[in-house]
Order: sequence, then C-alpha cells, then structure tokens
Amino acid sequence: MKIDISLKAKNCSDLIKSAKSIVLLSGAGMSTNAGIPDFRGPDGIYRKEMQTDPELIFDIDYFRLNPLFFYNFHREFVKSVESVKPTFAHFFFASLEESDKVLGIITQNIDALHQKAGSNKVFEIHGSSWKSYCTICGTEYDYTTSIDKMQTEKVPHCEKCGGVIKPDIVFFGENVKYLYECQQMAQKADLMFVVGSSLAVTPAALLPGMCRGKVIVVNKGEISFSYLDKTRIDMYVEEDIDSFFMEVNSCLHN
Ligand code: CNA
Repeated sequence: MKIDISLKAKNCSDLIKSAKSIVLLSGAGMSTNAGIPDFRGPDGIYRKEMQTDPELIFDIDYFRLNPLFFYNFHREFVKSVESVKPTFAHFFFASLEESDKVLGIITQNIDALHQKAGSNKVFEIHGSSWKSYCTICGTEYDYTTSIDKMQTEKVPHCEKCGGVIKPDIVFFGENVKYLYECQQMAQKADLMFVVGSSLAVTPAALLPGMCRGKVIVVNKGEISFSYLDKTRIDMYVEEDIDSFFMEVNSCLHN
C-alpha cells in the first residue's frame, strides 16, 4: 500500500513537472483536515442525525419557506470557518500557482481556504459569503454587515424593504457561477486534479470529463462515477489528501 502511494506520488510529480496548464477542482474533502466537515464523507454533515433532511440546508425552495433552518447552520459554519487555517494541500496548490502552470482553481467550497493559502486564480463555482443580497429588492450587503446582522437577527432582513437576506452561496436549484470560464479551463488543461469531491453535484462534476489531458482524482471515500467515466481517470488515489500531496511535494523537490 505504502509503495503504491509512493509510486503514484512520484508519477504525479512527473506529470506536474511536464504539465503546462494545470486545473484543480476541489471539494469539501480538501478542507476536512482543517476541521471543516464535508457533506458526504464518513463524518460529513449529511450523515449526522438532524431533525430535518440536511440536504435542505442549501435548497433554494426550502430556504424560501424556512430561512431559519439555513441560518441556524450558517451562523455556526461562518464562526468555525473564520478561525480555521488552510491545509497542506491548499498551500501546495498555492505554491504551484507561483510556477505559472496553474490555469485556475475551481472550488466548490465556500470556506475561502484557497485564498487564505495564497491562491489568486480561484473560481468559487458555488459562490461565497463575501456578499449577501436581499431576496426581494436585491440590495447588496458586504461580509461584515451581513455577519453583524446574523448576530442580532435570527434571520437577517433587509434594511430597505424587510426582505430576507441571502448570502451569495449557490443553493441547489440555482445557477452556478463562472461556468463558462470553468468549462474553458477544463478543456484547456493538460492536467486536471479532482481533490476531495464525491463528484455528486452537477455541473461541477461534469468538468473533469471535459478535460482533454490527464485526470488525477485524489479522494478517500465514496465517489460517483455518473458524470466522470472511470476510464477517463488516469490516476485514482484513495488516500488522505494531505498525506498524498506531502509525498508529491517531496518528490517535486528531490
Ligand atoms: P462531498 O460530497 O462532501 O465529498 C467530499 C469527499 O471528500 C468525500 O468523498 C470524502 O470521503 C472525501 N474526503 C473527505 N476528507 C478527505 C481527506 N482528508 N482525504 C481524502 N478524501 C477525503 O463534497 P463535494 O465538494 O463533492 O460536494 C459539493 C458541495 C459540498 C459543495 O457545494 C460545497 O459547497 C459543499 N461543502 C463545502 C464545504 C466547505 O466549504 N469546506 C463544507 C461542506 C460542504
């Protein structure tokens, strides 16, 4: 097992050395070592006992009916994310960016850990909490204002019209962001990494299948092959993300 991983790490570092255009698609698994639970991993949010189906947290129709359900989760999520630090793998991809080989980092995450690690070319395909909007009149609220409002109101409301405020996170049932740019990057990549994603959520899960170059998947745990055919994967690493990229890093620098 150890030999297998070392061999994959060596092959992966060779592919990085010869690549000219690298793209990363990261998912919630990228941040579990930072202490942020994922959705579908063994300790994921979807596995926890909750009174209501946890998939409803990010369901736009349910948000319209019951925004408190989302805000009860989001208030805690934002608090926990503010204090966490990026993982080794976040720093690894930030340092790759310095080599000018990275076309972009497409992340499904809303934790801003890629930016905290120093990555600049980040495409938050599922949005973020940097901005929030009134769902009625569209008034924009910056991060600090919306966080402050969340502390004083169970469900933050617009100061102008009283409408419910929603962070700029893409919910199920809404359009993702930067789709065209992400598709272009996936098509141009000669090496695409899929790291810590169950590939269960479209259209993000369709992006690796658009890559004409090599595809490396690093994910320990359940993954869907509905949108990425197994035959399109050149290297499948079922290992802890940080452990694997630590090995890759030492191969790159030795
Ligand atoms: P997911 O469906 O929860 O899948 C994560 C995958 O990563 C699972 O297969 C896990 O087994 C695997 N995994 C977890 N930890 C590790 C590890 N240390 N090493 C190797 N593999 C690991 O997450 P996806 O990103 O695929 O799902 C898309 C959703 C999750 C996006 O819309 C995100 O916004 C959403 N999400 C984001 C965060 C965040 O911002 N950190 C947290 C939770 C959910």
